[in-house]
Amino acid sequence: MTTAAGTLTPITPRIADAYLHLVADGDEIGATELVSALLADGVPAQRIIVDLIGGAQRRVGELWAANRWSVAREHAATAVGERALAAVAARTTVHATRGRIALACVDGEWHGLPARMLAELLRLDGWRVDFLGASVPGRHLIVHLHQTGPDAVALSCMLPTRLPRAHAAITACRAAGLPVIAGGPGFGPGGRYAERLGAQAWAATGEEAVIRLATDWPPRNVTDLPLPEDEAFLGDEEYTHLARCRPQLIATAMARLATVYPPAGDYDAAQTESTSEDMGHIADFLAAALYVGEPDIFLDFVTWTTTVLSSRGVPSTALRQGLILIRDQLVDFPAATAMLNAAVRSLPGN
Ligand code: B12
Repeated sequence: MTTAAGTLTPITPRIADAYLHLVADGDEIGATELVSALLADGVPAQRIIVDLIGGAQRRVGELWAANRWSVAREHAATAVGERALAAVAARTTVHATRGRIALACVDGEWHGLPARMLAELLRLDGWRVDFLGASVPGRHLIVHLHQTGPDAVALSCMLPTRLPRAHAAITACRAAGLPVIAGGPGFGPGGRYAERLGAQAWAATGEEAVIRLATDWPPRNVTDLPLPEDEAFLGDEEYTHLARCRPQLIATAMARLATVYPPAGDYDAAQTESTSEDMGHIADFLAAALYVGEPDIFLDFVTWTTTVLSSRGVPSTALRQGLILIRDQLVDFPAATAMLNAAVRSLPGN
C-alpha cells in the first residue's frame, strides 16, 4: 500500500483524516495496513501512537459527547485503535535495556487504551513493561508486584472518580517500597492530586513520562520519602458517609424526580436507566471531590455533564433538580452541601 506519508514525515491532517475514516468505518484491516505503511515509510512509531491513534481517540470522545456517535460506534472505533496499536507494537521490537515497570489502570478504571499506548512508548524507550490492563484491584496489583519485582509502578487514572482507589494502590505500592509514577487526566490539571495521594511523580502524556523516567528515575528508598502533608485528611467522614449511602441516595433521588421534574414521569425504561446512571455519576464525582477536598472536581463534572446532556436534548433544569435532590439528603454534611450549592449556581440560567 502506498501512502502520502513520505520519509520521516509527521502525521499530516490528510493522514489523520484517512485514519479517522477507517476508524469510523470500523475497518481494522485498513487501519492496520495504514499504520504498517507509515512505519515502512519511516514515520516514527511514537508519532503514530500519540498523534494518529491517540488523536483519533480524542476525536471519538468529542463525537460521542456531542451525541453524533453512539456508544456502540465508540466501542467499534476503540477496537480499531487497539488493533492498530498492536500492529505498531508487533512491527517495532526494542530490546529492554532499562529497568522493569508494572503498568496498570486503577481499580474501576476501564480506559485501558491510553495506558496501553504508554506501555508501548516505554517499551520503545527500552523498558521492560508488565502491562496489567484495565481495572486492576489493589490487592491483585500488590501480589503481582511481589511476584515480579519491578523497579517502579505506573498507574493510570482517566476519571477522578477513581481517585480513592488510586490512593489505596499508591499507599500499598509505597508500603512495598516501590515508587509510583501517576498519569491520566483523572489526577487533575497539572496532576495536582497525584502528589497529594503520595505518588512520587506524575506526567501529563506518555511522551513526558518517557522523558521523566529516562532522567532521574526511579528514586531510591521510597519508604524514607516524606508523606504528603495533607494525606491524613483524605477520605473524611463526609466521604465515608456518601460512599456508604450511595445506593440509597440514588434510589431516593430517582423516586422523587418526577415530582420536581414532571417530564421524568414519562421516561421509558432506557431513559430511567440512564438518568439513574447520571445520578450515580453525581454521587461518584461528589465523593471524589470530598475525598481530595477539591470542589473543582465536582464543578468540572457538572460543566461537562451540562454539555453532554444538552447535546442529548436534556435541559439543565433536569440536572439542577437532580443536584437538589441529592443535596437535600445531605443536610448534615456542610462540605457536600457547599459543593452542590456551588454546582447549582454554576448552571446556565442562574
Ligand atoms: C474509548 C473511551 C472509553 C472506553 C474505553 C475502552 C478502552 N479500552 O480504553 C469505555 C467505553 C470503557 C469508556 C467508558 C467510560 N467513559 Co470514556 N472515553 C473513551 C475515549 C473516547 C477515548 C479514551 C482514549 O483512548 N483516549 C486516548 C488517549 C490518547 O488519551 P490521553 O488522555 O491523551 O492519553 C495520554 C495520557 O492520558 C497519558 N496517560 C494515561 N495513563 C497514564 C499513566 C501514566 C503513569 C502516565 C505517566 C501517563 C498516562 O498518556 C496517554 C498517552 O499519551 C475518551 C475521550 C478522550 N478524550 O480520551 C472518553 C472519556 C475519557 N470517557 C469519558 C466517560 C465519561 C466515560 C464513562 C463514565 C461513560 C459512562 N457514561 O459510563 C465510562 C467510565 C468507565 C470507567 N469507569 O472507566 C469522558 C470523561 C469525562 C470526565 N468528566 O472525566 C471522556 C473524556 C469522553 C468525553 N469526551 O466526555 N470510555
